[in-house]
Amino acid sequence: MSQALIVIDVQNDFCPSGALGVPEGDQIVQPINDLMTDFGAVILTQDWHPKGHSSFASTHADKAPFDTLDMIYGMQVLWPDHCIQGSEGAQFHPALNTERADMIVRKGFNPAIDSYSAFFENDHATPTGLEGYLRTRGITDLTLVGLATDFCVNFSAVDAANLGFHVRVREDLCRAIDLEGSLAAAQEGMRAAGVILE
Ligand code: VGL
Ligand code: ZN
Repeated sequence: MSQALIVIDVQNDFCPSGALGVPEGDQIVQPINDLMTDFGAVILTQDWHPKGHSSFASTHADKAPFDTLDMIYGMQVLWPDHCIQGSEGAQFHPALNTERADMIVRKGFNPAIDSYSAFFENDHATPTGLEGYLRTRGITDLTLVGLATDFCVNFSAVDAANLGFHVRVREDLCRAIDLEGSLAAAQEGMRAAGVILE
């Protein structure tokens, strides 16, 4: 058994003063740094969108943030512009220990498809390459922490479990956006996929 810590999207735009601020998002940073010392492998993900990304409400006429849009790959929540490639908001929280990262996975760079999951874009078909990276390193067990519990952590955890990894989510080291019950739905979906919530 070989374990990795996967730190999802601990970036300025998901922290309270950011463009898509998650309440208390900054409070998990130091405990995540502390947890890194327990793992032989640490992987960070970074939401990384081009300007005018299809997941931004501003890209679509007559749409406001948090509206939904039926895309070819399914329902997409439309977000405020966030994590634009190279911007301050896309940088990791300044207190996050990025030196411990073996690998940084960027996602959401395809203008036409969002990517909540660290493993597949939202079409559930286009891989990011993380699965191959983990398997070729012999990693079987994953602990996920980060932002946001109900979107990128949730999609990453469910995909990882479906790929056959043993997955646990440290809920105390995650924070949620919680749009219309999305946190409860995410918890149910993760449990149903065999993810251990602790
Ligand atoms: C995320 C919404 C849009 C996340 C990323 O990291 O959970 N949520 N992009
Ligand atoms: Zn995003």
